[in-house]
Amino acid sequence: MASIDYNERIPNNVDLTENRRLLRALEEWQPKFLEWWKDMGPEGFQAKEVYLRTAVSVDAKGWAQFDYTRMPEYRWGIFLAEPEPGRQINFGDHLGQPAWQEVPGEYRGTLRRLIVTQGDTEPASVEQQRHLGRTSPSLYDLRNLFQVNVEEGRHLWAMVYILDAHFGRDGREESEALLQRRSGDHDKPRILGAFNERTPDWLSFFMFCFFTDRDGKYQLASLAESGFDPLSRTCRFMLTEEAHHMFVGESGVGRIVQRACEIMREHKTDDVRRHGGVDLPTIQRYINFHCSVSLDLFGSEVSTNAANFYTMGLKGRFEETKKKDDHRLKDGTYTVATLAGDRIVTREEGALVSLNERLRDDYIADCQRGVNRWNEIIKSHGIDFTLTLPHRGFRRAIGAFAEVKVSPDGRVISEAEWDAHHREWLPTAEDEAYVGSLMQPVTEPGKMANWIAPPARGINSRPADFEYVRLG
Ligand code: BYC
Repeated sequence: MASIDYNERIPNNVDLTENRRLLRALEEWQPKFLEWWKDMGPEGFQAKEVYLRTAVSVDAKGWAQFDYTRMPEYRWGIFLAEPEPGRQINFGDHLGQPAWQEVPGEYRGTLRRLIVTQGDTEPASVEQQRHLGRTSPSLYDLRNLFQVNVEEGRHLWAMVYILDAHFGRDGREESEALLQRRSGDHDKPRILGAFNERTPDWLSFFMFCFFTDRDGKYQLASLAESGFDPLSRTCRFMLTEEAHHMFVGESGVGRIVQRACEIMREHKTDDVRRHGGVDLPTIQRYINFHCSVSLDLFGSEVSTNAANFYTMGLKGRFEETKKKDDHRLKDGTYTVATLAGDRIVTREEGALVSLNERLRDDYIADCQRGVNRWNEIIKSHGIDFTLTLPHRGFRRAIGAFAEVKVSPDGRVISEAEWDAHHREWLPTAEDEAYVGSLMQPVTEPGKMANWIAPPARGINSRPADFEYVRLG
């Protein structure tokens, strides 16, 4: 490929043009990325102009530029948050030492593994969502889907930049492998469970953005505390984009809840499906599924991996520097949920090995705040129904609860009870078929599918009937 002007093609604040070795690595990777994007990115819309934001700087007041772009021409940039002069390592055995600007040799493999695991989720989510464009409930939503997709692409660039800039040949090999694994592929699956699930419809998409992108927020926030400064700075900037993805999820589910309530009120009925909406019990089952899949992403409740990441100074706690303790955690304890026979109890475990559970606690509290806002919508319609998060032990595949069956309200139950009730708790084939039947594209500017309320406002102060995607 002919050399390209990277400052022009790839907005960046990492002096790309000054680093010839890195430039060469990225020049080799870029066409492979584009090939992957064309094969595995949004299907059917590659040539359409989409009203997208592009990161063009890290300026808190104006880092984004909005304009029409064809997705393969999106300027996937590389941005690190501004360096903090004199930044130190804020936790673990290296507490108080200057933050590393280069990979610490003894932790190279562990750090690479963390970066690859993070990086792997980004293209995975694009693959999971690639068919959704065909059934979008509005142009506004279609644009939001593509915004999320191109930014996940940018987050892949962010991780590939770190791999190529700091891990030499190994890093380049990992960068290639990130484009070779495929979500849901039996032979070369994505690394983490949730990223091999299907996202077959828009209710699933909004749930994914609410629950799974929120895992992204908490994992990125923990990596943003890293003593490896380039990773910390990269993750800090990624978090600014992640906020929009969670907004898409929360507001998307909120608008479906709102529409369900409107139908219930208007027709004085609980039979929301009869009038083409998604009923609240179905929404609850989707919550149960997506929440449980995302809870697995935090790993085991008791994890020596997590303890090592922390002690090595590679991955901190959520808001590490705001916490007032010794930031070494060798002596402390933390309360962890666990199994005692057929009961779920709490137990004090060493603080270090409990770090996954602690992050999961932060995450659950954040999810609950969002669910409370959905319940406010229901309440404001005078409807007596409360959406809830399932118990942390429900339908888990990783950790202490993986071997048992737990009900959404947190009881260890028999296989027989599970068999008798799981259809009440998880989306059934009928639910999926019904939700699937609603997935008819609505592409006229300003129009919405019947099963979702319009958004409160448009994107970047544009009106709701703005032509967010030019399908013409
Ligand atoms: N699926 O001690 P354990 C995002 C493996 S999302 C499959 O329990 P650990 C995004 C684990 O790898 C954020 N395997 O857990 C969102 C280990 O394998 P090895 C992504 C799993 O290591 C939406 C073994 O089980 N970022 O950004 O303490 C759209 C025992 O591990 C799973 C990160 O995850 C699973 N769910 O913690 C786009 C941050 N869970 O080593 C993007 C980086 C565990 O024995 N990753 N295993 O072969 C990490 O910090 C850690 O790898 C984990 C696991 C928190 C995931």
